[in-house]
Amino acid sequence: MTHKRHVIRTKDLADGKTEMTIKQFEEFLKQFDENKDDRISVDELRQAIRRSGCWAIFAYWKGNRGMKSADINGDGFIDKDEIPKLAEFAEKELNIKIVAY
Ligand SMILES: [Ca+2]
Ligand SMILES: [Ca+2]
Repeated sequence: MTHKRHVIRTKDLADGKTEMTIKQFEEFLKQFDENKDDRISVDELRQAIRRSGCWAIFAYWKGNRGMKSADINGDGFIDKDEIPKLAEFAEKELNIKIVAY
């Protein structure tokens, strides 16, 4: 039996930012894929954030602001090529530093 856990390896930097690679960010998002269709819907993201209230980074992610700006084509899903936009938002608003490989 496998348990889904909110495990992500991050590094706290001296300036208070949390460092995460874009790949880690993708992995992090993938665990929210409840129905396993390989896509993260805005709804799945919203539920995940609600569930993981203890999870510090997304606790600041109030309402749909970030998700809406991330869903560029407005189809209700966070597509693979929309993830960088989400990462950009996270970087700007959530004090996460997304480092590219
Ligand atoms: Ca899904
Ligand atoms: Ca989309």
